[in-house]
Amino acid sequence: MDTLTLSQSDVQSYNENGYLVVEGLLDAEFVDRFVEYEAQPKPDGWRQNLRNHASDDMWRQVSNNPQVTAIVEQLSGGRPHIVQTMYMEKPPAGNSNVGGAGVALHQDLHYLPCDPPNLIACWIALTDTDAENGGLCVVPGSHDVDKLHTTHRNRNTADHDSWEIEYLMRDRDGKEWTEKMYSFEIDGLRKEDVVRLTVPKGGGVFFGGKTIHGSFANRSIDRYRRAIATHYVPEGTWVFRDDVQKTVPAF
Ligand SMILES: O=C(O)CCC(=O)C(=O)O
Repeated sequence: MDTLTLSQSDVQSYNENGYLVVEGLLDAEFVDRFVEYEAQPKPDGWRQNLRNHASDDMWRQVSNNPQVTAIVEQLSGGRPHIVQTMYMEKPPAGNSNVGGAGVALHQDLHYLPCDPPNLIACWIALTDTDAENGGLCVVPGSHDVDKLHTTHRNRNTADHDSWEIEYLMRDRDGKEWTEKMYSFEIDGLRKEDVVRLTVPKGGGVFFGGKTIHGSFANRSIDRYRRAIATHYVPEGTWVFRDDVQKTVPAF
């Protein structure tokens, strides 16, 4: 497969909307192998570990995928370094109303502060994803702000996971402190501004650290929603959170 580069109108669309959907990033055969691999028994804490890309070849094949990293470089303007990787699986609802919960709508820079704040994510669908099975949602244009939005703890607990973690932080001078993070939800978010994307298996969404995004619960009867997300910063960026401070060059 030739490496994709984005057209000028794709880049313009990303700059205007804060996100871009690109189909065909991973081929179906690899996606099936990855999902099978993840279904095999794994060490404790595997899904909570945000640095599987640093030690595991299957995860590395996603985070360092040349199609993905070429686009990340094109959109962020620097050699991509990997900050974290996350596999997110939401079981279907079956006969109950609600299946696997989603992630409250947020801006990634709330969770991953960095300097300069040029975090970028590539979220890849590992099943067909849409509004019904808890696909990714975005708020177009929400990235066009100087400061991050204010937040509250998520309230819609049927749709969104609730959690709280205290992280060790460190600045460039070695000064350390702790910061409590929880399932942030944006203050004053209007339901009508949220776009529920349809992204086919193997397709992805690129979005910046200020773009409001998240997902709702899987309400389909029998369709899993699986996705893997990698967060990148351009080389030279400082990531404040200790647990993901050691970034890995993507190439
Ligand atoms: O896939 C989801 O449910 C949310 C993903 C997300 O918040 C992220 O990739 O930063």
